[in-house]
Amino acid sequence: MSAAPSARARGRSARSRDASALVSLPQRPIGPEALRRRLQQAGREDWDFSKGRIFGSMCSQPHPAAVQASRRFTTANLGNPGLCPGTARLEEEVVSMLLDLFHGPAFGAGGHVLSGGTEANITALWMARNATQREEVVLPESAHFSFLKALDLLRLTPRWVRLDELGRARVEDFRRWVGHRTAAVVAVAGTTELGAVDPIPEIGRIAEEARVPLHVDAAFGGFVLPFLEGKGPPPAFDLEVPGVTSLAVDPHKMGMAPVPAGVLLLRHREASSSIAVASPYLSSPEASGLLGTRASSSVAATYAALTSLGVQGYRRGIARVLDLTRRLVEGGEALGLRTAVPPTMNLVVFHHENPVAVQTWMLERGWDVSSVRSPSGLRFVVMPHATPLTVSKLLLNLRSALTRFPPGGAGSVAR
Ligand code: 0PR
Repeated sequence: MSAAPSARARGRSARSRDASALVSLPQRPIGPEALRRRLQQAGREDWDFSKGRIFGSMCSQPHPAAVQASRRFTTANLGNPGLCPGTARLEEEVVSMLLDLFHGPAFGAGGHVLSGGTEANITALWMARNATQREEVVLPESAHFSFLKALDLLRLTPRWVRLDELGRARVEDFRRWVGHRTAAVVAVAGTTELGAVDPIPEIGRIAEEARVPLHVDAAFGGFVLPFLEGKGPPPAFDLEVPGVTSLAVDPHKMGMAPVPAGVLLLRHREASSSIAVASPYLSSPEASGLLGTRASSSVAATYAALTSLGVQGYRRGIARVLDLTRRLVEGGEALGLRTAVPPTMNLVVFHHENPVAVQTWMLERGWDVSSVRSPSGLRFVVMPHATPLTVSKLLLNLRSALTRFPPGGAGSVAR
Protein backbone atom coordinates (compact mmCIF):
# COMPACT_ATOMS: atom_id res chain seq x y z
CA MET A 1 0.00 0.00 0.00
CA SER A 2 2.74 2.48 0.58
CA ALA A 3 6.43 3.08 0.11
CA ALA A 4 8.69 0.48 1.75
CA PRO A 5 10.42 1.59 5.00
CA SER A 6 13.78 3.07 4.13
CA ALA A 7 17.07 1.50 5.12
CA ARG A 8 17.70 4.73 7.05
CA ALA A 9 14.53 4.25 9.11
CA ARG A 10 15.49 0.67 9.92
CA GLY A 11 18.99 1.66 11.04
CA ARG A 12 17.69 4.47 13.18
CA SER A 13 15.15 2.48 15.15
CA ALA A 14 17.86 -0.01 16.16
CA ARG A 15 20.09 2.85 17.34
CA SER A 16 17.41 4.56 19.41
CA ARG A 17 16.64 1.31 21.24
CA ASP A 18 20.29 0.97 22.29
CA ALA A 19 20.43 4.54 23.49
CA SER A 20 17.27 4.32 25.57
CA ALA A 21 18.71 1.37 27.51
CA LEU A 22 21.55 3.58 28.80
CA VAL A 23 19.86 6.87 29.57
CA SER A 24 18.09 7.87 32.77
CA LEU A 25 16.68 11.19 33.96
CA PRO A 26 19.63 13.23 35.34
CA GLN A 27 19.61 13.82 39.11
CA ARG A 28 20.80 17.38 38.68
CA PRO A 29 20.10 19.83 35.83
CA ILE A 30 22.67 19.41 33.06
CA GLY A 31 22.93 23.14 32.35
CA PRO A 32 22.35 25.09 29.14
CA GLU A 33 25.77 24.51 27.57
CA ALA A 34 25.63 20.71 27.90
CA LEU A 35 22.06 20.76 26.65
CA ARG A 36 23.02 22.87 23.66
CA ARG A 37 25.82 20.45 22.75
CA ARG A 38 23.58 17.41 23.03
CA LEU A 39 20.84 18.96 20.92
CA GLN A 40 23.34 20.18 18.36
CA GLN A 41 24.74 16.67 18.09
CA ALA A 42 21.27 15.15 17.62
CA GLY A 43 20.43 17.83 15.07
CA ARG A 44 23.57 16.96 13.10
CA GLU A 45 22.55 13.31 13.01
CA ASP A 46 19.18 14.23 11.49
CA TRP A 47 18.87 14.72 7.78
CA ASP A 48 18.63 18.33 6.73
CA PHE A 49 16.28 19.40 3.95
CA SER A 50 18.48 22.39 3.14
CA LYS A 51 21.16 20.13 1.64
CA GLY A 52 18.65 19.12 -1.04
CA ARG A 53 19.50 15.40 -0.84
CA ILE A 54 16.13 14.15 0.44
CA PHE A 55 14.02 12.63 -2.36
CA GLY A 56 12.08 10.10 -0.30
CA SER A 57 9.98 12.47 1.81
CA MET A 58 6.77 14.38 1.21
CA CYS A 59 7.86 17.12 3.62
CA SER A 60 10.23 20.00 3.00
CA GLN A 61 11.91 23.06 4.42
CA PRO A 62 8.93 25.12 5.66
CA HIS A 63 8.38 28.73 4.71
CA PRO A 64 10.37 30.98 7.14
CA ALA A 65 7.27 32.98 8.07
CA ALA A 66 5.53 29.75 9.03
CA VAL A 67 8.43 28.70 11.27
CA GLN A 68 8.35 32.07 12.98
CA ALA A 69 4.58 31.93 13.46
CA SER A 70 4.87 28.45 14.94
CA ARG A 71 7.37 29.72 17.56
CA ARG A 72 5.10 32.60 18.52
CA PHE A 73 2.21 30.22 19.35
CA THR A 74 3.92 27.41 21.27
CA THR A 75 1.56 27.67 24.25
CA ALA A 76 -1.77 28.09 22.47
CA ASN A 77 -4.02 25.05 22.89
CA LEU A 78 -7.12 24.82 20.75
CA GLY A 79 -8.23 21.84 22.80
CA ASN A 80 -9.63 24.59 25.02
CA PRO A 81 -10.64 27.20 22.43
CA GLY A 82 -12.16 29.67 24.92
CA LEU A 83 -8.66 30.43 26.17
CA CYS A 84 -7.33 31.28 22.74
CA PRO A 85 -10.00 33.08 20.72
CA GLY A 86 -7.31 34.66 18.53
CA THR A 87 -5.96 31.27 17.42
CA ALA A 88 -9.52 29.98 17.05
CA ARG A 89 -10.17 32.84 14.65
CA LEU A 90 -7.00 31.98 12.71
CA GLU A 91 -8.26 28.39 12.42
CA GLU A 92 -11.57 29.63 11.01
CA GLU A 93 -9.71 31.76 8.48
CA VAL A 94 -7.44 28.87 7.44
CA VAL A 95 -10.49 26.64 6.96
CA SER A 96 -12.28 29.40 5.07
CA MET A 97 -9.32 30.07 2.71
CA LEU A 98 -9.02 26.36 1.99
CA LEU A 99 -12.77 25.90 1.48
CA ASP A 100 -12.50 28.67 -1.08
CA LEU A 101 -9.48 27.08 -2.79
CA PHE A 102 -11.13 23.64 -2.84
CA HIS A 103 -14.52 24.88 -4.07
CA GLY A 104 -16.50 24.40 -0.88
CA PRO A 105 -20.12 25.62 -0.90
CA ALA A 106 -20.73 29.23 0.15
CA PHE A 107 -22.79 28.19 3.19
CA GLY A 108 -22.77 25.36 5.69
CA ALA A 109 -19.25 24.01 5.08
CA GLY A 110 -16.60 23.68 7.78
CA GLY A 111 -13.39 22.00 8.76
CA HIS A 112 -10.63 21.49 11.30
CA VAL A 113 -6.88 22.00 11.42
CA LEU A 114 -5.40 18.68 12.59
CA SER A 115 -2.01 17.04 12.87
CA GLY A 116 -1.79 15.55 9.38
CA GLY A 117 -3.29 13.18 6.85
CA THR A 118 -3.54 10.26 9.25
CA GLU A 119 -5.70 12.14 11.72
CA ALA A 120 -7.80 13.66 8.92
CA ASN A 121 -8.45 10.26 7.30
CA ILE A 122 -9.30 8.57 10.61
CA THR A 123 -11.59 11.44 11.59
CA ALA A 124 -13.41 11.42 8.23
CA LEU A 125 -14.14 7.69 8.49
CA TRP A 126 -15.14 8.05 12.14
CA MET A 127 -17.72 10.70 11.18
CA ALA A 128 -18.98 8.60 8.25
CA ARG A 129 -19.33 5.45 10.34
CA ASN A 130 -21.24 7.24 13.09
CA ALA A 131 -23.49 9.08 10.65
CA THR A 132 -24.39 5.99 8.60
CA GLN A 133 -24.12 3.31 11.33
CA ARG A 134 -22.75 1.00 8.63
CA GLU A 135 -19.70 -1.23 8.50
CA GLU A 136 -17.96 -1.21 5.11
CA VAL A 137 -15.50 1.17 3.45
CA VAL A 138 -14.91 1.04 -0.30
CA LEU A 139 -11.35 2.20 -0.95
CA PRO A 140 -8.60 1.84 -3.56
CA GLU A 141 -5.63 -0.48 -3.13
CA SER A 142 -3.49 2.65 -3.41
CA ALA A 143 -4.96 4.18 -0.22
CA HIS A 144 -2.38 5.31 2.34
CA PHE A 145 -1.79 2.98 5.30
CA SER A 146 -3.49 5.49 7.60
CA PHE A 147 -6.74 3.94 6.32
CA LEU A 148 -5.63 0.56 7.69
CA LYS A 149 -5.37 2.23 11.09
CA ALA A 150 -8.83 3.74 10.65
CA LEU A 151 -10.33 0.38 9.61
CA ASP A 152 -8.81 -1.31 12.63
CA LEU A 153 -9.72 1.39 15.15
CA LEU A 154 -13.28 1.78 13.88
CA ARG A 155 -13.78 -1.93 13.18
CA LEU A 156 -14.75 -1.30 9.59
CA THR A 157 -14.47 -3.84 6.78
CA PRO A 158 -12.59 -2.87 3.61
CA ARG A 159 -13.89 -3.49 0.11
CA TRP A 160 -10.80 -3.04 -2.02
CA VAL A 161 -10.94 -1.32 -5.38
CA ARG A 162 -8.34 -2.45 -7.94
CA LEU A 163 -6.12 -0.07 -9.86
CA ASP A 164 -5.84 0.51 -13.60
CA GLU A 165 -2.55 0.58 -15.49
CA LEU A 166 -1.99 4.22 -14.47
CA GLY A 167 -2.43 3.47 -10.76
CA ARG A 168 -5.94 4.98 -10.57
CA ALA A 169 -8.88 3.35 -8.81
CA ARG A 170 -11.16 1.42 -11.18
CA VAL A 171 -14.63 2.93 -11.35
CA GLU A 172 -16.34 -0.40 -12.04
CA ASP A 173 -15.17 -1.73 -8.66
CA PHE A 174 -16.86 1.17 -6.88
CA ARG A 175 -20.05 0.27 -8.78
CA ARG A 176 -19.67 -3.28 -7.59
CA TRP A 177 -19.08 -2.56 -3.89
CA VAL A 178 -20.99 0.62 -3.03
CA GLY A 179 -24.38 -0.26 -1.53
CA HIS A 180 -26.51 -0.43 1.58
CA ARG A 181 -23.60 -1.63 3.76
CA THR A 182 -21.28 1.22 2.74
CA ALA A 183 -20.30 3.63 5.52
CA ALA A 184 -17.85 5.58 3.32
CA VAL A 185 -16.20 5.68 -0.06
CA VAL A 186 -12.57 6.82 -0.34
CA ALA A 187 -10.74 8.26 -3.34
CA VAL A 188 -7.19 9.61 -3.55
CA ALA A 189 -5.95 12.76 -5.26
CA GLY A 190 -2.22 12.14 -5.41
CA THR A 191 -1.41 8.62 -4.23
CA THR A 192 1.55 8.16 -1.90
CA GLU A 193 3.37 5.72 -4.15
CA LEU A 194 2.68 7.00 -7.69
CA GLY A 195 1.06 10.42 -7.37
CA ALA A 196 -1.98 9.14 -9.30
CA VAL A 197 -5.33 10.96 -9.17
CA ASP A 198 -8.45 8.78 -9.04
CA PRO A 199 -11.40 9.56 -11.37
CA ILE A 200 -13.19 11.49 -8.65
CA PRO A 201 -16.11 12.93 -10.72
CA GLU A 202 -17.19 9.39 -11.68
CA ILE A 203 -16.68 8.06 -8.15
CA GLY A 204 -18.61 11.11 -6.87
CA ARG A 205 -21.62 10.22 -9.02
CA ILE A 206 -21.69 6.68 -7.63
CA ALA A 207 -21.44 7.91 -4.02
CA GLU A 208 -24.08 10.56 -4.58
CA GLU A 209 -26.54 8.11 -6.12
CA ALA A 210 -26.04 5.71 -3.22
CA ARG A 211 -26.18 8.64 -0.76
CA VAL A 212 -22.99 7.64 1.02
CA PRO A 213 -20.14 9.90 2.19
CA LEU A 214 -17.16 10.24 -0.16
CA HIS A 215 -13.87 11.21 1.46
CA VAL A 216 -11.04 12.41 -0.78
CA ASP A 217 -7.49 12.01 0.48
CA ALA A 218 -5.66 14.94 -1.10
CA ALA A 219 -3.02 15.02 1.66
CA PHE A 220 -0.28 15.25 -0.95
CA GLY A 221 -2.08 16.40 -4.11
CA GLY A 222 -4.12 19.13 -2.45
CA PHE A 223 -1.36 21.71 -2.60
CA VAL A 224 -0.27 20.65 -6.11
CA LEU A 225 -3.35 20.12 -8.28
CA PRO A 226 -4.93 23.59 -7.89
CA PHE A 227 -1.68 25.22 -8.94
CA LEU A 228 -0.81 23.21 -12.05
CA GLU A 229 -0.48 25.41 -15.09
CA GLY A 230 -0.17 24.93 -18.82
CA LYS A 231 -1.76 21.47 -19.07
CA GLY A 232 -5.38 22.63 -19.27
CA PRO A 233 -7.65 22.61 -16.22
CA PRO A 234 -6.69 19.94 -13.65
CA PRO A 235 -9.17 17.10 -13.19
CA ALA A 236 -11.92 17.94 -10.70
CA PHE A 237 -10.99 16.28 -7.41
CA ASP A 238 -12.31 18.46 -4.60
CA LEU A 239 -15.61 19.81 -3.20
CA GLU A 240 -16.43 20.99 -6.73
CA VAL A 241 -17.51 17.39 -7.29
CA PRO A 242 -21.01 17.25 -5.76
CA GLY A 243 -20.61 13.78 -4.19
CA VAL A 244 -17.46 14.68 -2.23
CA THR A 245 -18.36 15.20 1.43
CA SER A 246 -14.90 15.59 2.98
CA LEU A 247 -11.34 16.30 1.88
CA ALA A 248 -8.00 15.83 3.63
CA VAL A 249 -5.15 18.15 2.66
CA ASP A 250 -1.76 18.52 4.36
CA PRO A 251 -0.15 21.93 4.79
CA HIS A 252 2.95 20.11 6.10
CA LYS A 253 3.52 18.42 2.75
CA MET A 254 3.37 20.72 -0.31
CA GLY A 255 1.74 23.53 1.74
CA MET A 256 5.13 24.69 3.10
CA ALA A 257 4.04 24.61 6.75
CA PRO A 258 6.15 22.89 9.43
CA VAL A 259 5.02 19.51 10.81
CA PRO A 260 2.49 18.79 12.14
CA ALA A 261 -0.29 20.34 10.07
CA GLY A 262 -3.23 18.68 8.35
CA VAL A 263 -6.67 19.96 7.44
CA LEU A 264 -10.01 18.15 7.14
CA LEU A 265 -12.63 20.06 5.14
CA LEU A 266 -16.31 19.17 5.46
CA ARG A 267 -19.09 19.94 2.99
CA HIS A 268 -21.52 19.94 5.94
CA ARG A 269 -20.14 21.54 9.07
CA GLU A 270 -22.56 19.55 11.25
CA ALA A 271 -20.86 16.28 10.21
CA SER A 272 -18.58 16.93 13.22
CA SER A 273 -21.51 16.48 15.60
CA SER A 274 -21.58 12.72 14.94
CA ILE A 275 -18.28 12.37 16.84
CA ALA A 276 -18.89 15.05 19.50
CA VAL A 277 -18.51 14.25 23.18
CA ALA A 278 -19.39 16.40 26.19
CA SER A 279 -16.45 18.40 27.55
CA PRO A 280 -18.16 20.06 30.50
CA TYR A 281 -15.16 21.55 32.32
CA LEU A 282 -13.68 23.15 29.21
CA SER A 283 -14.61 26.44 27.61
CA SER A 284 -16.77 24.73 24.99
CA PRO A 285 -19.54 22.30 26.00
CA GLU A 286 -18.61 19.74 23.32
CA ALA A 287 -15.38 18.51 21.76
CA SER A 288 -15.43 16.86 18.35
CA GLY A 289 -12.06 15.54 17.34
CA LEU A 290 -9.60 12.78 18.07
CA LEU A 291 -7.12 14.83 20.09
CA GLY A 292 -7.64 16.74 23.30
CA THR A 293 -4.79 19.17 23.73
CA ARG A 294 -3.87 20.48 20.31
CA ALA A 295 -0.56 22.00 19.17
CA SER A 296 -2.19 25.11 17.86
CA SER A 297 1.11 26.47 16.63
CA SER A 298 0.13 24.43 13.53
CA VAL A 299 -2.79 26.76 12.95
CA ALA A 300 -0.65 29.90 13.10
CA ALA A 301 2.05 28.30 10.97
CA THR A 302 -0.46 27.19 8.33
CA TYR A 303 -2.02 30.65 8.33
CA ALA A 304 1.42 32.18 7.83
CA ALA A 305 2.35 29.80 4.97
CA LEU A 306 -0.96 30.34 3.16
CA THR A 307 -0.88 34.10 3.40
CA SER A 308 2.86 34.54 2.80
CA LEU A 309 2.71 32.51 -0.41
CA GLY A 310 -0.77 33.13 -1.75
CA VAL A 311 -1.91 31.61 -5.04
CA GLN A 312 1.01 33.21 -6.88
CA GLY A 313 3.61 31.84 -4.49
CA TYR A 314 2.20 28.30 -4.64
CA ARG A 315 1.96 28.46 -8.46
CA ARG A 316 5.58 29.52 -8.71
CA GLY A 317 6.70 26.81 -6.30
CA ILE A 318 4.78 24.10 -8.17
CA ALA A 319 6.11 25.23 -11.56
CA ARG A 320 9.63 25.01 -10.12
CA VAL A 321 9.32 21.47 -8.72
CA LEU A 322 7.59 20.28 -11.91
CA ASP A 323 10.47 21.61 -13.97
CA LEU A 324 12.91 19.71 -11.72
CA THR A 325 10.72 16.61 -12.02
CA ARG A 326 10.93 16.88 -15.83
CA ARG A 327 14.73 17.09 -15.59
CA LEU A 328 14.79 14.03 -13.37
CA VAL A 329 12.56 12.06 -15.78
CA GLU A 330 14.68 13.05 -18.79
CA GLY A 331 17.91 12.30 -16.93
CA GLY A 332 16.57 8.96 -15.70
CA GLU A 333 15.40 7.98 -19.17
CA ALA A 334 18.86 8.82 -20.52
CA LEU A 335 20.20 6.28 -18.00
CA GLY A 336 17.84 3.63 -19.37
CA LEU A 337 15.13 3.97 -16.72
CA ARG A 338 11.43 3.97 -17.60
CA THR A 339 8.68 5.67 -15.59
CA ALA A 340 6.02 3.38 -14.12
CA VAL A 341 3.34 5.95 -15.02
CA PRO A 342 3.71 9.38 -16.67
CA PRO A 343 4.11 11.73 -13.67
CA THR A 344 1.28 14.22 -13.19
CA MET A 345 2.90 15.71 -10.10
CA ASN A 346 6.31 16.13 -8.52
CA LEU A 347 6.63 12.41 -7.88
CA VAL A 348 8.35 9.91 -10.17
CA VAL A 349 8.60 6.13 -10.01
CA PHE A 350 11.05 4.36 -12.31
CA HIS A 351 10.72 0.63 -12.88
CA HIS A 352 13.50 -1.33 -11.21
CA GLU A 353 13.54 -4.94 -10.15
CA ASN A 354 15.77 -4.39 -7.13
CA PRO A 355 15.00 -0.87 -5.89
CA VAL A 356 16.10 -1.55 -2.31
CA ALA A 357 19.67 -2.32 -3.50
CA VAL A 358 19.80 1.04 -5.30
CA GLN A 359 18.17 2.79 -2.34
CA THR A 360 20.77 1.36 0.06
CA TRP A 361 23.65 2.20 -2.28
CA MET A 362 22.39 5.78 -2.58
CA LEU A 363 21.85 6.03 1.18
CA GLU A 364 25.47 5.10 1.82
CA ARG A 365 26.42 8.08 -0.37
CA GLY A 366 24.13 10.50 1.45
CA TRP A 367 21.00 10.39 -0.75
CA ASP A 368 17.53 9.64 0.51
CA VAL A 369 15.41 7.95 -2.16
CA SER A 370 12.56 5.54 -1.61
CA SER A 371 11.24 2.38 -3.19
CA VAL A 372 7.85 0.93 -4.03
CA ARG A 373 6.85 -2.70 -4.21
CA SER A 374 4.03 -2.73 -6.72
CA PRO A 375 5.15 -2.10 -9.39
CA SER A 376 8.70 -2.66 -8.18
CA GLY A 377 10.44 0.66 -8.59
CA LEU A 378 12.53 3.57 -7.37
CA ARG A 379 10.49 6.48 -6.07
CA PHE A 380 11.52 10.14 -6.02
CA VAL A 381 9.47 12.95 -4.51
CA VAL A 382 10.83 16.23 -5.89
CA MET A 383 10.11 18.64 -3.06
CA PRO A 384 10.86 22.38 -2.88
CA HIS A 385 14.24 21.81 -1.21
CA ALA A 386 15.52 20.17 -4.43
CA THR A 387 17.57 22.35 -6.80
CA PRO A 388 18.87 21.95 -10.37
CA LEU A 389 22.28 21.20 -8.88
CA THR A 390 21.06 18.52 -6.47
CA VAL A 391 18.99 16.88 -9.23
CA SER A 392 22.11 16.75 -11.47
CA LYS A 393 24.20 15.30 -8.64
CA LEU A 394 21.44 12.80 -7.85
CA LEU A 395 21.49 11.65 -11.48
CA LEU A 396 25.29 11.27 -11.41
CA ASN A 397 25.07 9.05 -8.34
CA LEU A 398 22.17 7.16 -9.84
CA ARG A 399 24.25 6.46 -12.93
CA SER A 400 26.93 4.80 -10.78
CA ALA A 401 24.28 2.86 -8.83
CA LEU A 402 22.70 1.59 -12.04
CA THR A 403 26.00 0.23 -13.38
CA ARG A 404 25.96 -2.11 -10.36
CA PHE A 405 22.21 -2.68 -10.24
CA PRO A 406 20.83 -2.28 -13.75
CA PRO A 407 17.11 -1.56 -14.14
CA GLY A 408 14.53 -4.14 -15.16
CA GLY A 409 11.25 -5.53 -13.92
CA ALA A 410 8.69 -3.51 -15.86
CA GLY A 411 5.76 -4.84 -13.82
CA SER A 412 2.29 -3.41 -14.27
CA VAL A 413 0.55 -1.13 -11.78
CA ALA A 414 -2.76 -2.91 -12.26
CA ARG A 415 -3.09 -5.72 -9.70
N1 0PR B 1 -2.46 10.38 2.71
C1 0PR B 1 -1.49 10.35 1.79
C2 0PR B 1 -1.86 10.33 0.33
C3 0PR B 1 -0.15 10.35 2.19
O1 0PR B 1 0.83 10.30 1.28
C4 0PR B 1 0.15 10.37 3.57
C5 0PR B 1 1.55 10.36 4.09
C6 0PR B 1 -0.92 10.40 4.49
C7 0PR B 1 -2.21 10.40 4.02
C8 0PR B 1 -0.67 10.45 5.97
O2 0PR B 1 -0.21 11.70 6.30
P1 0PR B 1 0.57 12.02 7.65
O3 0PR B 1 1.87 11.29 7.57
O4 0PR B 1 0.68 13.49 7.60
O5 0PR B 1 -0.28 11.55 8.77
N2 0PR B 1 2.57 10.17 3.20
C9 0PR B 1 3.95 9.99 3.54
C10 0PR B 1 4.26 8.51 3.58
O6 0PR B 1 3.67 7.77 4.38
C11 0PR B 1 4.38 10.60 4.84
C12 0PR B 1 5.84 10.76 4.97
C13 0PR B 1 6.39 12.01 5.05
C14 0PR B 1 6.70 9.68 5.05
C15 0PR B 1 7.74 12.19 5.19
C16 0PR B 1 8.07 9.85 5.18
C17 0PR B 1 8.60 11.10 5.25
O7 0PR B 1 9.94 11.28 5.40
O8 0PR B 1 5.07 8.08 2.77
